[in-house]
Amino acid sequence: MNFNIFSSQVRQRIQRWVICLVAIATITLLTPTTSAAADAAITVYRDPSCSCCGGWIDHLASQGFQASNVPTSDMDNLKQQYGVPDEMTSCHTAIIDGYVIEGHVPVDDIKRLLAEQPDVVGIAVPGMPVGTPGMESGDSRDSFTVFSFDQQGHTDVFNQYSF
Ligand SMILES: [Cu+2]
Repeated sequence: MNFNIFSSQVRQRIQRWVICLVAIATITLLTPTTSAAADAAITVYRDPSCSCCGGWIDHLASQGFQASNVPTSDMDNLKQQYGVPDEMTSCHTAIIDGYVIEGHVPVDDIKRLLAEQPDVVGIAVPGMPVGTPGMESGDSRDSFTVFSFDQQGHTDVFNQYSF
């Protein structure tokens, strides 16, 4: 009699173990392997007449970003609103995860920004350097710098590309 009670307890314990293992295996299998950055939604504001902005949006989409394209005629005001310093401005202005992305910033720098979460307003590639994503022109490539900028308008070098 006692033996029977004991064995049913053991059986219950084994059953609990198996359920637990199955749950762990299921969670492991269902967890996506893609990074958070690749799933992130990015809103891109651009002037309706800007074509290179579309090239940059294609670059984002090809890297798995969910880019929404928002044509806006008043880009100057929008940049001011989002705290983009005058000397950092380019064509489009994008927002991802609370950060401002100004201009033709490569996806790798956006991913680094999201991973490191520095205390900045955003990052920018000022102007429109030839060879940046969306600004391709044959084999020509300008060297360019990705800057970060903070709430006070201070800028810092975030990354540099030399060609
Ligand atoms: Cu552009």
